[in-house]
Amino acid sequence: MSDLAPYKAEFLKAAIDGGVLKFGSFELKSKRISPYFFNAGDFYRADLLRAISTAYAKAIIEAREQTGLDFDIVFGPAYKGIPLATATTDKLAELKPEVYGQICYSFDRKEAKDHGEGGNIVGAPLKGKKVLIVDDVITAGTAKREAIAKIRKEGGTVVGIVVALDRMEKLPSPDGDDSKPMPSALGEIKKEYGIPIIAILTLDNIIAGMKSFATGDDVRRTEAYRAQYKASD
Ligand code: OMP
Repeated sequence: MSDLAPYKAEFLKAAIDGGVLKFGSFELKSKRISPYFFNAGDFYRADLLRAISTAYAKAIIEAREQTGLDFDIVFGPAYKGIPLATATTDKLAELKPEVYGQICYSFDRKEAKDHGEGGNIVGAPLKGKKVLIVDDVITAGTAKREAIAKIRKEGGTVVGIVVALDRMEKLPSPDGDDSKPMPSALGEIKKEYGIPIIAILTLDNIIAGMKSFATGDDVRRTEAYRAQYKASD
């Protein structure tokens, strides 16, 4: 963990101590069987929520300093993105009130509401705004594509995506043969939409960090998974 920025190392420690990062056997949305799983829904305790919102906020502040990342709204895709976006908005205003004191957040409904205020979006209206997506994990990128489509439909412009973890995985091969080299899900979205994707942690960071606490078996299985599914770019 030594070469990680201090805020990233602290975040990895919180994820491990809080049981958010687990080792075992997990079926992913993509149907791949993974020896590890990062469940952002498990950051439900106040100290853990603070740890994750601090990590997102620091990653966003760093991106602003390094690349000029600028946005009006933090958007959290339902469901897991909702507390992440809300807590991150609050943390940004706390850490840098002069820049983010009036930043807004919003999120989508899984099902459209046709009564009351109606609509698909709760929180700040997206029309004509620069929107930063804050979400949990990127694997094949499907969830991020869906979020981008929803935001565009509402008239917003997606200017970037921040995730807690980039699993560094390749896209599934169209013929189902996962042994073939394929480009990364993250790289393809970056290229296709021309936006930055910022990951607080990557699978490489997890493997480097887990050597100090995980069993030899978990380390070997996670390395083997990386060798099988890591993207070619
Ligand atoms: P993609 O849509 O394939 O990028 O998968 C990302 C989604 O998978 C996340 O938004 C999660 O719902 C879920 N997921 C995790 O939460 N943690 C993991 O470690 C892996 C996944 C996954 O299923 O790939």
